[in-house]
This record gives sequence, C-alpha cells and structure tokens, in this order.
Amino acid sequence: DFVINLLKHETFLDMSYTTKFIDTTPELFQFRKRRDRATKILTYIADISVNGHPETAGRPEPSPDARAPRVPELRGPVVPGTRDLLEAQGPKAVADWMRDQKKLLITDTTMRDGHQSLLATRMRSADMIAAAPAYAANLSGLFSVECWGGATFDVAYRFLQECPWQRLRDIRARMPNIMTQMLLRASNGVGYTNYPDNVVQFFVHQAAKSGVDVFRVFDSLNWVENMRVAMDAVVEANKVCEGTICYTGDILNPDRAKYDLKYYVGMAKELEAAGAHVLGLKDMAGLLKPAAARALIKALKEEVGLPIHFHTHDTSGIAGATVLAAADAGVDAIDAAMDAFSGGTSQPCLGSIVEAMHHTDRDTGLDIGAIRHMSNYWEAVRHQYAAFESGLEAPASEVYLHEMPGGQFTNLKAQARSLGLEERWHEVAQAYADANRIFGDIVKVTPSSKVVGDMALMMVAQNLSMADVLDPGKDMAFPDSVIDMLKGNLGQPPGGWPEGIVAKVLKGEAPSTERPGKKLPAVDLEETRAKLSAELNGFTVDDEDLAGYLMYPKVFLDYMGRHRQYGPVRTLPTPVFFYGMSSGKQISAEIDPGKTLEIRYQTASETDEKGEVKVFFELNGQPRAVRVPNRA
Ligand code: BTN
Ligand code: 3PY
Ligand code: ZN
Repeated sequence: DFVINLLKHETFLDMSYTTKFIDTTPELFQFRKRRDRATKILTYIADISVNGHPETAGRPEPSPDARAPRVPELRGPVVPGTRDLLEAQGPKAVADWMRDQKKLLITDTTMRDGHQSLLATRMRSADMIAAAPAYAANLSGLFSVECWGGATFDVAYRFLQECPWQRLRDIRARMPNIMTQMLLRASNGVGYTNYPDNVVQFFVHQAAKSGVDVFRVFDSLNWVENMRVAMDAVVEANKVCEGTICYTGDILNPDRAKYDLKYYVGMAKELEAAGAHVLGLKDMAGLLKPAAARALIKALKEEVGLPIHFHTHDTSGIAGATVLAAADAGVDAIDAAMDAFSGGTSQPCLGSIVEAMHHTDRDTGLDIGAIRHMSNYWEAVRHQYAAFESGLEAPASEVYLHEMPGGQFTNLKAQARSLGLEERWHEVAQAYADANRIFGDIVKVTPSSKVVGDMALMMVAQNLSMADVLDPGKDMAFPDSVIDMLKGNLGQPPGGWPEGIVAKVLKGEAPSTERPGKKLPAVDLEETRAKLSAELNGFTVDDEDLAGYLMYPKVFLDYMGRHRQYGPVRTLPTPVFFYGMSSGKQISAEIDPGKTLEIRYQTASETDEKGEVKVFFELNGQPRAVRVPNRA
C-alpha cells in the first residue's frame, strides 16, 4: 500500500519530490482512510439515497414521469464563429465586426444568468457540458454563450460540489467556435468584497487561460475608477473587454434626475476612454422601459464609438418590447435566454426575439428549428431542478418600486422566508426601495444590492421606518455589510454617500473615499499557494485552485474536504446527485475520459445497531457494498 501510495503521489509523479518527501507527506501512511474514487462516489450515492440531499429536503420534487433530457442531434459540422474571429484577429476586430454588420447579435444566457435568476444558480456542469457540442454545431451564429461568473462560481463549489474551472474548460473544449462569456464584478471579482489588485489580475488572467473570451466587467456602484484594474487585465489578456454601465432609475422620469441620459452618456465615454472594446448596458433589474431604451441607445450610438451589448431581465413582463426598441435604435447585441429558461426574473425569450427579427433588416440569421430543439433539451433539464424553482407566477410591475436585480429577487425572498417574513414580502419590497433612498439612490447590483437587501430585512424585522433609520437620535445596530459599504469599502457612488447616514452608521469614524484596492496590500501568491498546499496535506495547488481559494477561502477548503470524501460527484446525472438511486437503477459515470463506472444500485440493509445502513451496488459487474450513517 505504501509503495502504491508513493508511486501515485503527484509530487512523485512530477519528480519534484525531495528526500524529505516521505516525512512531509503523511497521507502516504493513511492506507485505511484513502479510498478509491469509485468507493467515494458509491458512498455519496448511498448517503444521498439513505438520507436525501440537504438542499432538496422539503422542496418540490421533479415529476416521476418527467422526460429525460436529450441533447439535440448535431445538424452538421462545426463551422467558424465569433471565437474563430477573436482567435485570428483579436478583440478589436470583434468589436469592428459587431458594428459593421447588420444582424441583431445574440448572447445566450441560459448557462449563467438564466439559471441564476430562475433556479438559484443551481444548474450543474454536466447539464451544460452535454449541450455544448450542439451549440457548436447548430448555433454557431450566436455572438456568445454566457456560461461563467456572477454567482455561478461560488455556487459550484459551495452547493454543487464541483470545480467551476473544470466546467469552463469542459464547455470551452466542446464549443470551440462560439465565444464564451463571463460576468465579472470588477474589483469584487466573483465575490462580494473588493480584492487586492494582484488578486483581481491573477483571477482574470486565469479565467482567460481557462477559456473565457468575453468579460462583462461592471462595478456595483458604477464607479469607473474601480473598474480599471479588471478592465486592464482583460485587455492585457487579449480578450474582449465589455466595459459595462449598470442601469438604474428611469431616464424619462425627471424625479430620478440623478441617473439621467447625460449621466449614462458620460459613463459610457469614461468606459470608452478606459479601453473597453464593447459597451455593456446591464439592466440587472429590468427597469429600462421601451421608450427609454430607444432614447438611451440612440444617444449612446451617437456619442460613443463602441458597439453596444444590451442585457435586461423580464421581471416586469415587457423586456421583449424593450429589446425590440433597442434593436430598432441600433443596439448591436442583446442577451436572451433559451425559451425554457426565459421570462420572469430571467432574460426575455431567445426564440421569440429571433422570430420577431426574422425577415427584417436585423434578421439574426439563427436557425429557429435549432433553437426549438435546444430549448426542448433545456425544458427537460429545468424539470430536474424543481426543488429550486422560485415560484414567481406572473410578471410584476412592482419591480419598478423595489428595483431588485433578477438574480437577487429569489434569493431575498428565500432570506425573507428564513427570517419568517415571507408574508410580509411586499413590505420587504417597500423597505428595499426605502433603503435605497437612505443610501442616496444607488445602483443595486451584486454586491451593493446585497447591502440594500440586508438593510431592508432589518427594517422589516424591527419595524423601522425610513425616518427611524435616518433619525440621528434613534440608536440602532446596523448590519456589517452596511457599515462596510459606508466605510467606503465597495467604493464611491456618484455624488458620494449621504453624510447623515454615514455619520450615524460609522458613529463619527471617517469613511474612506479612495479606491479600496489602493490600500489593500498585494497577496503573496506563492506563499499562499505553499500554505494552502500544506493545509491540504501536500496537494498540488494549481493556479485555478489558488484563484478559487483567493476568492473564497473557506468555501474552497470545504469543497476540497468534501471532494476527498465523495470524489468526482460532478460526473453523476443530476437526478442521482440530488435524489440518489433506488433498487434496480443503473447509471454510468465517466470519472476520467475513457474511464466509466457502471453503477447499479441493488438494495440497502436495515439500519444496524451502530445506526448504519449497508448499501449494495454492482460496480462494473462486481458486487460492492458501502456503509453510511442513517441520519434521516
Ligand atoms: C452540500 O453541502 O450541499 C453539497 C455537498 C454534499 C454534502 C453531502 S450530501 C450527503 C451528506 N449529507 C450532508 O448533509 N452532507 C453530505
Ligand atoms: C451577479 O453579479 O451575479 C449578477 O448577476 C448581477 O446582475
Ligand atoms: Zn442579469
């Protein structure tokens, strides 16, 4: 056993071991605890089959006779697409091409914002990777496929027990002709707080290397100063830098003059000067109304030289009209989700937009049949995630009151539920609007939206009005996120923070008005890697792991711990991952290219005196049994 452990150890394999290796590598002696990956996966299946998955407990189940997802047939060879243009001629050529051609270009958001906004970000990599070849073969005319970043990064580690980087590499490899796209929160990376500049640079560099082509970079307060580090890193990597405006307020409403047409044109010019290849217009809550879109896109087209890429959410039910108005006004590209993942808090319907443009001068050129087939696949995939449906049943004009981003809506609702405030949801919506005004009317998008949400929940839970919160004589404890934001740690909003609330929350302490990254010391990457490796008993920490750890230290370590116990569970089919197996069921799991486990669930014993259940499988035709505790 010792020799086998030694020979298989990565340090040994890459010849980097020293004579101290045996002393410094205690896991070489852990023969009993080390189990092969097949046993780990069987243990996971057994555990879930006996105890259920904690994330789906008490939630609606998929219908037992739901159709299994079937990936559409490939309609022909993979022909060159936007990725080929980027690879051959670089990001400026992509931007020129966008402007020079007439089609309405489309980004498919199903694999990122679609499930982030409808299913609490719970879509697993396997369901995306399976679809990638059909995208490459049947939908090569898409501008890009948004499949990474935003909340998907930490949810992958935290709840899905899988590596987000591997997801990216796998999609990239199977979809070589279409640009991949990610959402990057500028200095907040894919996290909720500002990171040191060198961490942001390291992360962007690695994302580009692992397969991201288009980086949509935004700042949660629209502070361009705080976007430069991330934008520069994208430009440096020779990838498409989509410098992005977050849209809030209403340019047609004189009472919301803070965010008027002039404000947005000014910010667009700053982004152009900062080196953006494409101008992103991110309407994360779906507040841009059709008439306003017409005016805004027209002004931006006139005043800025960059192609424009518009993103919105359909919470109000009229996002389709807004997209059509934007198309009419000359927007270059828009975001939409495949039909089965569209509508509500998600993006508007991709197939319907393609149909609306058909036979017009902005025909998308996409094959509606291919879209239908792809959407049929996504429809069956969505059924498997019934546990994560939010239950928003109808369009809601209330979004113009609270202005919550589509990606936050369902989350905040769940948070409200867990605090026993579900019945008071409409009060939460009003409090969210009030909290926004308390902070001076800010852009609300991750992470600033989370701060506004925390404040709103506190107001409802403690029955505090806006006047109570603003009253300097009324003492109260504010959420940490509020204190942090008003200290200046997320940066500065246009016009700065209102003095009254800053004085009250910080109790006289002076806030910072500098760019947070300016005073955060650089992280020593190699020292961090070495410490992490030691903490993981000598595990070889590659750049992807290191970048993941730097974003989310605890989440990453917890993921690694579970990975040791359960193995590569990302290879399991989604129903098995969430619900386990039952007698007679058989599945395949490809744990390495060409190495497939054929797993058949036989039966489970009664719970024994130790409280354990013995679960019997057939693994590649051989009987295998594992014991798991019965926690049910
Ligand atoms: C998660 O933590 O939600 C995802 C990883 C899976 C954890 C497994 S599921 C079976 C066992 N029961 C638990 O409560 N945790 C582990
Ligand atoms: C994110 O940052 O995850 C978002 O989707 C913001 O809209
Ligand atoms: Zn969005």
